[in-house]
Amino acid sequence: MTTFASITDQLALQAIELPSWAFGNSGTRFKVFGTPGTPRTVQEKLADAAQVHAFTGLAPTVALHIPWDKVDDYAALAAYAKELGVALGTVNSNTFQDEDYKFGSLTHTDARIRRKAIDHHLECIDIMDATGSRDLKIWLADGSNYPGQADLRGRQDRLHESLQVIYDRLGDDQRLVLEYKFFEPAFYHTDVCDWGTSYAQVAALGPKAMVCLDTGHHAPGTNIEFIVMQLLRLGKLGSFDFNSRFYADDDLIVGAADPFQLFRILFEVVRGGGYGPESGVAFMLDQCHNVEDKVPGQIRSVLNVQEMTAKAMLVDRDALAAAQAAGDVLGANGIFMDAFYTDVRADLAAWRESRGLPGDPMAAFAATGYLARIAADRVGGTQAGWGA
Ligand code: PSV
Ligand code: MN
Repeated sequence: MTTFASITDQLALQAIELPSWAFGNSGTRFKVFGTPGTPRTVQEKLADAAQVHAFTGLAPTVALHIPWDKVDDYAALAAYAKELGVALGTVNSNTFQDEDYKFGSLTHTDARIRRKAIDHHLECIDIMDATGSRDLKIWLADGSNYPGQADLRGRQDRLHESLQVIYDRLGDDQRLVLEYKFFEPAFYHTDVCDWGTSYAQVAALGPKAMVCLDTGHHAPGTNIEFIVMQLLRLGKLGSFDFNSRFYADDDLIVGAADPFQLFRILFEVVRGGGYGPESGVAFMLDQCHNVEDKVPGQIRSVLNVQEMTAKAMLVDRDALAAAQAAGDVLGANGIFMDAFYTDVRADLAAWRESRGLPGDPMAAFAATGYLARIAADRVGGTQAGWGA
């Protein structure tokens, strides 16, 4: 039996990056509801993110999205983040909101538009140089809606050529992570639709290119933990975008719909050497809070990841291996499920308190009145939103 006391040192290594866009307003194509106190600037997004870290100790970095989070002075932004107790993390590119990208970006048939999309990524790397960020995350909306609309093969070839130019600009300590998504906004085909396509593209680039796995980007029923295992086995799992889905790319709170799936994923992460700073696997959230408060939504999210990580670490791997080797199907399954059903909440609360953190970060944050304060202070200006 693995005890909670035996995993606390490992738990202390956990770091989950927050997306700046989670603090802005978001919604569906039907309606975006505004929330009092929503940040109007990237600095205000960082201030909100810093609250999540202050109450959980789990979220030391914040991902930027360019051009949404563009500023004149990135060194000053990094210094401001540091004052708040956090650091700037992954830089996300954006090739999905410009008229020129209607028929694609890095895959486009028109060399001018491909060049424009490449240059945008080179600008993102310049920003990474200024912020000290390690990772450039690329998610492409490129695809087509109708059979025959596009030359599928030509687009893969052009994608490779474009990515190679971007890859060649990376510094020694920088990486590129290529995210896949099976559909949307294109519905017939997507150029980077699955882990295999992402893997094929990054493998052709070199060691500094890795796959980003967004947990919301799979068809229903997909065995995501199998993909995690395979990418770790191949040394190409660069990062996670954690979120939760019921139907498609719903960007809901990670662990909300299916905590057992999150547990299974984290078990493969821990088992496959994908946990901790040395592993090179970045844990990030990619979420939007449409109807719930955003800062508590992010606090709940990182706590969910922590809780399922603890349970994953509690799996008695020696006993599991013995049961598997013995062909003890139900015994092996029972060992796995025992860890999942172990209630770690009280242990985690006590452990947090031993580290100077509130045992119940949700309640402690609520008691500060921060949300009422920002609602009163942040009047005027334009609220940030997903896409702004
Ligand atoms: C779009 O699906 C998306 O959610 C991708 O997952 C990216 O990671 C994110 O937007 C930000 O560009
Ligand atoms: Mn994502």
